[in-house]
Amino acid sequence: MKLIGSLTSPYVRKVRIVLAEKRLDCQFVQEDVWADETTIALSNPLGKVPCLILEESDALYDSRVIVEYLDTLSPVGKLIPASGRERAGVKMWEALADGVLDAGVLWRLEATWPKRSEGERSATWMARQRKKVEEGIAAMAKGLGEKPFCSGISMTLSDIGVGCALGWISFRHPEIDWRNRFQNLVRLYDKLMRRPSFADTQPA
Ligand code: GSF
Repeated sequence: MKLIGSLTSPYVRKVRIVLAEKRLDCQFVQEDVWADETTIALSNPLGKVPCLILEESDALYDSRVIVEYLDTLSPVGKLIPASGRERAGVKMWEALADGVLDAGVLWRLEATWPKRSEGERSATWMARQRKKVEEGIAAMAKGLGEKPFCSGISMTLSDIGVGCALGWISFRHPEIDWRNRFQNLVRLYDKLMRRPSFADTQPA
């Protein structure tokens, strides 16, 4: 297997953490999807990473599809419950975490994408995305409460998703000061960062 990605993408980080937690071997190939000469569209018509190459030209995207597939490859460290409400609960946490990221990415692109001129940047649009980030993080804190993990009594994909979202927000939007507002999220994130899978994939 070959994972195409970047060191800063939180969606790629999610996949890399799942690979490490499941002890799965995978080659990592870095790709700058924003470069004019990128060839990512040969593997993913949407031009996005992560993209997992299984055989010569058999590719999987996006991160939710990839991690769901990886979880079936080994019984080691099951990250997604098999069925029912528990499974839906973990997928909801992932949707919340990815939703925070999707809004954070849209906000950042609006503010910084060099091919967009100053006149094309909308403050109203950025405020709309920022609100989703802030309310999404508040919902994470409320959902976690005093529990040790987001779902159940051990680490699942819920915690991996939340950890990747919080780590990327600190990296790209440090003005969102979640660490001073939500002690329970700090407790969770710092606990996750003690795992090599998280420590080795921190965006920098
Ligand atoms: C999001 C992937 C994505 O936006 C997933 O895999 O979960 N829902 C998808 N990837 C970004 C990189 S990043 O912001 O993490 C990407 O490849 N963007 C290139 C583009 O043209 O939008």
